[in-house]
Amino acid sequence: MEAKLKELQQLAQQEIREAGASEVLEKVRVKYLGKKGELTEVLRGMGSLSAEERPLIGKVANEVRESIEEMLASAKNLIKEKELLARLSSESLDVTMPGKAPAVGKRHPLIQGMDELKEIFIGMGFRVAEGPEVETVYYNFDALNAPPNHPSRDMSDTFYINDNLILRTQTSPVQVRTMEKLKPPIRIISPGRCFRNDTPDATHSPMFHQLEGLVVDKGITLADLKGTLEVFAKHFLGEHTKIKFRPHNFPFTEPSAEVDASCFKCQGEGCSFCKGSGWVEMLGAGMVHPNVLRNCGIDPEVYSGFAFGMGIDRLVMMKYEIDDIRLLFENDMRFINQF
Ligand code: 2NL
Repeated sequence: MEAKLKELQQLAQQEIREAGASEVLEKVRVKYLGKKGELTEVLRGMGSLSAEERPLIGKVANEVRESIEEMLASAKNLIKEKELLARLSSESLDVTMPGKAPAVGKRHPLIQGMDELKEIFIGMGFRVAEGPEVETVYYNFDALNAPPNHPSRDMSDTFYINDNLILRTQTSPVQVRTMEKLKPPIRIISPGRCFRNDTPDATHSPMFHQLEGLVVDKGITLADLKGTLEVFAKHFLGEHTKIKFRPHNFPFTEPSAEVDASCFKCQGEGCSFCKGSGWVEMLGAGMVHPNVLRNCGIDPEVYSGFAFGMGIDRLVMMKYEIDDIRLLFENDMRFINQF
């Protein structure tokens, strides 16, 4: 029996030496020391031993068990250490590795342009007014002195929701609503989205952006309009910019003008950008028509005003040399990230 115990010790020692992982070691422990383990099995046979043999064999059996336990414990420590080292090297953190750059958005060139325009007018004392994009025919056309047969009212030019509701074709209705609500002095700009039933091409989009301005007070003259637009042009296009008025016709202003700015590329010399003329078209403007003032409850005998309107898309395209308006609405990040 003693030989049998020594043999068990040998076998256990070998298996413990060969065990490379904690789970294997645990299996070895159960195999030799567990309830149904081999050592337990041998000890169960001690009942058949004589009274002299029993303490002797018992002592050997204890020594074998203790030695196996010791071997298991030290093997366990070794394996633990080895496993920890393996984990540390496999999970190591390389702090010199380049990080993942978070995808940060960028303001759309149109919004940048709109904010710049707003800042210029806010600096001159204008307030920003907003209103609905779905408007009534009254606010978009009637109140603005558009004759009943004006071509812009046509279904082919304006998006109708029903006989009475449309998508606004300009931001003037915002100004009308403001004049109805406030007493002069009024000094507002209305930037925002507008809609026209146009087939898209390089210069047309059914959705576009406008910024209109309106000043109403006692004694407002064309000189105030010219001065205001000159300050604006110098801020937006450069301090050497000149402006010139060309007679035009709008139903809501009288007199009306289209306003050109000296070309900011060639300072008026004439270049390919301004097609040799030295001028670029900037906006439309005029003195508010007395009928419009009257429609809004303002007495044109007491008050006068000027108004202007510009295409934000067109001005942004001019400034950033974008040759197709559709690029502004495709939301291709390769395009947007250039500005
Ligand atoms: C253009 C021309 C213009 C106005 C807009 C306006 C508004 C009221 C009364 C009178 Cl409430 N006028 N707005 C005046 C002149 C021109 O826009 O070419 N826009 C892109």
